[in-house]
Amino acid sequence: MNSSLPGTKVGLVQINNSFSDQNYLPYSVAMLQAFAQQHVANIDQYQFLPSVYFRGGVSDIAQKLEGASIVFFSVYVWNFRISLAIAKALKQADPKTVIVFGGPQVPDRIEGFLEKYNFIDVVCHGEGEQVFASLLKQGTQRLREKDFEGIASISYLNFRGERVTHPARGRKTHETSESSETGQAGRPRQQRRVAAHQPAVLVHRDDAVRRVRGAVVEEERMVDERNRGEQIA
Ligand code: B12
Repeated sequence: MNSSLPGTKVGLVQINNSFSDQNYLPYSVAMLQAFAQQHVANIDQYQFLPSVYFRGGVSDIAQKLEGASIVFFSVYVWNFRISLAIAKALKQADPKTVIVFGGPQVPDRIEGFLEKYNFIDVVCHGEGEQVFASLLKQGTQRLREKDFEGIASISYLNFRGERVTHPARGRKTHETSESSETGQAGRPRQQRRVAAHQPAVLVHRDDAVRRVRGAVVEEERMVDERNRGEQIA
């Protein structure tokens, strides 16, 4: 059962750099949100706050995320320190806020990381779509209780302060891979591209691009057509 209350606020943070008044948009968290919107039942129970991507003051950003029950950070070498500072501020303001880190700056060798940054509840290793969706499905109450059962590719400290890592699910072959949700998870990226005639992932990526650029009606019409089974070259 998803124990999230209706309207549970979700924060997405991917601080990017700006050059000449232009900004990289938060592509990775948009991918995660787009995936969840297609694959998490009752996603309407969640209210996604506008993604935070502009490098501002820590307290200003924390204020924008006020009331979020769970906040996901996408961390890279260029935003790691500010992400830590925001996460710490949020946890101090409300210890019930669930803090999740993912992205290339999450170390594969996690020894000492969660102990040092103990305001982070859980980290995701590698690709995040399934993890993100699974965490939302779990519901914030169970996440607060550190119940991460069945979620692969994560690490966290349990209530006894012991580090727990759930390994990635084994890669499956093209023939055997049928995820319960898309039939795509578990395939190496390259294989997914080879299997490009299956619309699920392509539509998901299109969705993310639309999200960061602003929705376009014509584009939505095309996606609907694709969903009806049209082949994509
Ligand atoms: C395109 C690209 C660029 C482009 C655009 C960058 C941009 N800001 O958008 C350009 C060429 C400009 C660029 C520049 C740089 N880049 Co670059 N770039 C890439 C590349 C090839 C793809 C990035 C991408 O969009 N991937 C697609 C997204 C969807 O994947 P993703 O970000 O990894 O996210 C997935 C997972 O990580 C995870 N995830 C991510 N966030 C979260 C959050 C949560 C909560 C969860 C659960 C999961 C999760 O789920 C996502 C979906 O599966 C990667 C290498 C690679 N193959 O990934 C390097 C990479 C991101 N770049 C890197 C670096 C170092 C740089 C530069 C600093 C290089 C330099 N010295 O100038 C600059 C910095 C630019 C800047 N500050 O914005 C490193 C970052 C390393 C790190 N630890 O942070 C990478 C990983 C390359 C590498 N292996 O070293 N880059």
